[in-house]
Formats: sequence, C-alpha cells, structure tokens
Amino acid sequence: MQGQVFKIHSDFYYVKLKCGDVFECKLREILKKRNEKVLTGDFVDFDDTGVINGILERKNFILRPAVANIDTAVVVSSLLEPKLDYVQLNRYLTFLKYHKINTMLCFNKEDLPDKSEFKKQADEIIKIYKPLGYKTVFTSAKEKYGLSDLKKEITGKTIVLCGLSGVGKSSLINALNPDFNIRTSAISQNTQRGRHTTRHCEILDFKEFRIIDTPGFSNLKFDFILPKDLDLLFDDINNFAKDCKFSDCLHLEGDEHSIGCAVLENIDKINPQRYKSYLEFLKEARDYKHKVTYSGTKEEKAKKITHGAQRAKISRAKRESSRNTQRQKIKNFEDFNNFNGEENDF
Ligand SMILES: Nc1nc2c(ncn2[C@@H]2O[C@H](COP(=O)(O)OP(=O)(O)OP(=O)(O)O)[C@@H](O)[C@H]2O)c(=O)[nH]1
Ligand SMILES: [Mg+2]
Ligand SMILES: [Zn+2]
Repeated sequence: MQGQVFKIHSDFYYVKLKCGDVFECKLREILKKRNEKVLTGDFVDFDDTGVINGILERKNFILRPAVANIDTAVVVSSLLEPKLDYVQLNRYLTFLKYHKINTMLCFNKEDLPDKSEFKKQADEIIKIYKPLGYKTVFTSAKEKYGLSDLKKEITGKTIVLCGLSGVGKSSLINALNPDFNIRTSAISQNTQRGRHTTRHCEILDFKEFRIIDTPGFSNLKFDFILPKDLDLLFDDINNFAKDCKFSDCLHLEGDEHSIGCAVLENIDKINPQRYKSYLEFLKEARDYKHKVTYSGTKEEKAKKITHGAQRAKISRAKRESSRNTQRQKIKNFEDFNNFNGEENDF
C-alpha cells in the first residue's frame, strides 16, 4: 500500500491513504541502517503489517523543519511579541532559497502595534520584500484579519508554516478552522520568546488546502555554503555583485578585494537589514569553512570543500552510480548526517 506520512511521533509514522484511512506504521530495519529518514509529507510504501519498506520519490524536502513534498513555505513572523527580527526572517528566506522552495511571507499579530506604527512597519516590509518577489500577507489570528488574503494565496496547495516559536503558526491554523483546536501558549514575559509549544510537524487537511504545522526554532546556521557563494542567495546583493572587480569578492569593507567592489559602491541602495543579515551569515559560512579546512578531527577530515558544495566522502560502491543519482545521494547523505533526526531540536 502507498500513502503519505502526516505525522511522526518517536518511532511511529502515521500514514494516510487517499481514501482517508490512517495506519500507524514502523520503519523496516534496513531503512534505519541505510540512514534513510522518513519525513512528514513523504509518500511511502508499506505492507499490511504496518512496516514501511521505502520512500517514494520526493518533489523536494527540507530538514529544518523536517518536511517533504511541499508547494510553498509560508514564513510567519510576528510584528510584536516577539518583535519582528529581520535577521531571523532573512535566515529562513535564504535557507529556503538555497533549497529552491517557493516562499511567501505572513506577518501576524497585526492587532498589536498601534495604527501608525503598523503602517510604518508594513511600508518598510513591502519596500524590502516586494522587489525580491515575495508575496506578503498581514494577519491577526486573534482578530481574524487577513485570513482571506492568506487563503487566496494557499488554495490548492500543501504549505508549510515556518517561523520562530510564538509568532502564531498554530494560532493561524486554529483561526482558519477552530475545529483543529491545536495547543498554543503565550510567549514568556521575561524573555519575550515562544515556549516551543508545537513539538512535531503535522499535516492538517482543509478542504481547499493542506497546512503543515511545525515547531518553531532559531538555531539555523549557515554551515553548509561557501562564503563566496552566499551572495547568490541574496538577489539584492547579487544584483551588484556581478560587477565586482574580483569574482570571489565577499563585498566586505576592509577586505583585500573591497576596492572595486560594486556592492560596497552601491551600499546605499541595499537595505541595511539585508546587508547586516548577509554579514552575519557570511561570518558563519567563513567559520565553517575554516573549521572544515583546518581542523583535524576524523569527522571533519572526512569532508572537504569542493566547488561550491561541501561534499561528504562516500564509499566506492556509492561513487559508481550515475552522476545525477550520485549528486542527490551525496546531498542526502550530507544533509542527513548533519541532521540528528529530532524535529524538535530547537
Ligand atoms: N495578539 C495576538 N496574539 C496572537 C496572535 N496569534 C497568536 N497569538 C498568541 O501568540 C502566542 C503564541 O502562539 P502560538 O500559535 O502558540 O505560536 P507558534 O508559532 O505556534 O509557536 P510554537 O508552536 O512554539 O512554534 C499565543 O499566546 C497566541 O494566543 C495574533 O494574531 N495576535
Ligand atoms: Mg505551534
Ligand atoms: Zn564585491
């Protein structure tokens, strides 16, 4: 039988058939040995004893949050409580761009700022993200504003809600259909951060669309990309980067290549929050490159940086498959090795 995994709780995989029947399944040992991790959203093949034998081909997948086969990622941020954090937002956007996932933006808790503050924030958001091509909606799960705008954008799709803990992902689902009655909780007054209420990814079926609720997390790091390739994930920086004098320019004040850097020459045309985010991620990518290049632990030695992708060494048997299969396998191997398998690892 074949069906789609809509929820995973420790060793149990909940699989739904097209007709709506649900099965509680376990993984065949060989899949565990091969390190083939099943994700929420995966279509799987399973037998009548409830054992999953294999994963069907994926349209796409990401590991933070751990989901597969999605049409659009909706990055949810709150305008206040917690306060909008542009670096975190750009972190999600850049990560999703790296994985080539269609992405839109949802700014929730529209009811919290006063009218003039909201207008200022909304103008700034539109000014930054509209030219980058992101569809944007403003919502209030509490007051039920903007939900029809959101519905319009997601109709016919399977979407995943991504965003920090406490921004109101689960509340938006409840606002769209109170029958789901998903657990939510107030952010901490001390830290102004969410309490990690949602612990697992889960697909929720609406009539017109499907939404995957996910746990919020904040510890996404740029430890998978070469510093010189980071600008490819920032269209607003990359626009100018092609005119830099040196092709490996990092667009960094005081750097050896900064003279003749077209990005620095046009820095007044780039939003400061975007450039600030770029600098922060660049530091992480440089630290990672440094660590992989110079440190000597066994695990790190087994990895080397090649042409824009950090590759993991694989066995000869795996290397002999076709180039495309090989590339995909390397990618999976590398991602899964970096992934500890816990979705709720915040
Ligand atoms: N004022 C206001 N509060 C909201 C809104 N949406 C959600 N909240 C509140 O924000 C808090 C966090 O909401 P959740 O839905 O639990 O947030 P979440 O993004 O699912 O958080 P995690 O599951 O921890 O990732 C709750 O107290 C909600 O009632 C909104 O539009 N306006
Ligand atoms: Mg939640
Ligand atoms: Zn430059």
